[in-house]
Amino acid sequence: MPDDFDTVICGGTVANAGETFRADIGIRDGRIAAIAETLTGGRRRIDAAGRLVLPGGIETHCHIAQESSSGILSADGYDTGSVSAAFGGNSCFVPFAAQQRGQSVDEVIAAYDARSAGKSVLDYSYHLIVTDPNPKALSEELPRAFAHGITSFKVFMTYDLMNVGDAGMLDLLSVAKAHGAITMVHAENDAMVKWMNRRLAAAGRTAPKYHAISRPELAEAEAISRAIALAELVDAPLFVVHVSTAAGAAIVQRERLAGAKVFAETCPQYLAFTRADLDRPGLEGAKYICSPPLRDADSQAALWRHLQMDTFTCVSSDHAPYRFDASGKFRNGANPPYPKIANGMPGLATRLPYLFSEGVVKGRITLNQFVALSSTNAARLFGLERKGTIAVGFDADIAIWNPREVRTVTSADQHDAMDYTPFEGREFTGWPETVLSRGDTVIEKGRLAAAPGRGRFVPRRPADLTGIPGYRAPELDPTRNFGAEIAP
Ligand code: DUC
Ligand code: ZN
Ligand code: ZN
Repeated sequence: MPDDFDTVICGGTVANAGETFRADIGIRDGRIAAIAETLTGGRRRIDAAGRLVLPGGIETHCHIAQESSSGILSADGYDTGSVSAAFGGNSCFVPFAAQQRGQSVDEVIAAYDARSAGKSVLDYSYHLIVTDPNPKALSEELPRAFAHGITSFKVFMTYDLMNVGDAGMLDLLSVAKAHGAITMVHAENDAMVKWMNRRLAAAGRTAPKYHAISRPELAEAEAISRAIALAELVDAPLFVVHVSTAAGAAIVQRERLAGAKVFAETCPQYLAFTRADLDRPGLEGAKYICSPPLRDADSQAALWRHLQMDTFTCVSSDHAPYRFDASGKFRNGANPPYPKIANGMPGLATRLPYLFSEGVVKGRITLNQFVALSSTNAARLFGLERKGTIAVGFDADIAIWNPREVRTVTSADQHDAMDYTPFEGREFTGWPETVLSRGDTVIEKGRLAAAPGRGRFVPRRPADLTGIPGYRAPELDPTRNFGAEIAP
């Protein structure tokens, strides 16, 4: 039946998380309808000869239309954010919907629905950020959000306006466990960071480079360890965001090997830059202020090793876009001390080209690991059931890559709302050319081909934790705790 498909992608090399093969892909009604050596027909045929045909990237850590922990609005909304993500080879993204204390979870979701409505070119979901785990949020609002398909939320162990404390985390982890949701955590020891800030301020050390000093590696390691212990007590799954240190990654690796339901990501900035970038001339270092901070070359090597050994489930951008002007980095003055400079840097469009070029092209990770880290694992863990794999019945979310294209990154070529990219002048080999989302062409040979609002909110399922033993604390096991039924 020659005209049976809306689109046929022909002649390309398909790669999933588990295999690479030559095949044509037939797309009908937004889904992959056939995969075969040769497919005829198709109202439209995309010639992918010499190209890689990959599951579209899924970005699961980005801050879009969101206020920072100090109240600064991100430069990107769902319009520019989704377009930038699409140019970077993504076909779906999951930004955060952040609760301000005093706001109900329902109000948070309504606010972010209003912020995203009619804007996104890509399918999207939200992770909640929970800052106020009050009894109503725990018993009614969060379960309602999970049932609505928002099956993940993030908590902070630092930042006064966000920190939920260990007890709050235990309450949240228990609710997550009971409803099949997953808790993400920003893990840094709050007291260590505050103590360092006080010492540095007293010594007059407030230039951007001291940001890197102010958040010690030990602060990350200690908090990751504690967060995992809290999660293990109630046997809840935990996802550690933006791991930046060798010590933090080693803890995640050890606990995963021991069977804990622990997952983690690192980000390109921790692989590509070091604290020396915070010491760039003038205030240029402010462009590299993010939390946790950039580390050193040894940390980079360790993080690559952990990527090779599958310690990490995802590589995410942590796109936190604050412009290098008075709306962003210098919102608190033209020459502010580092604690007053917004934390974060852009990376939606460079996450995958960076990982492909430095990872696959340089032989550090395989093409299949690239697919797993950029798309498949995120889909499985965050419950995007029809995304992240090229298989019959899945959404036709596909990125067609030219693995040989060499391009230098410049701010002028970006499509976000930022005025800088930390990767300015870096040359990457391998770029996405064409991006489909549910069969619609979003990017075609480097040009935007979709209208704002085509992207849909995607309800998500609970994480698939099959095969992970988890941990039954004896004190919470009714067969060993004198029958006390106190665990979820
Ligand atoms: N944590 C993030 O995840 N992003 C930006 C800053 C921060 O602290
Ligand atoms: Zn964080
Ligand atoms: Zn973030």
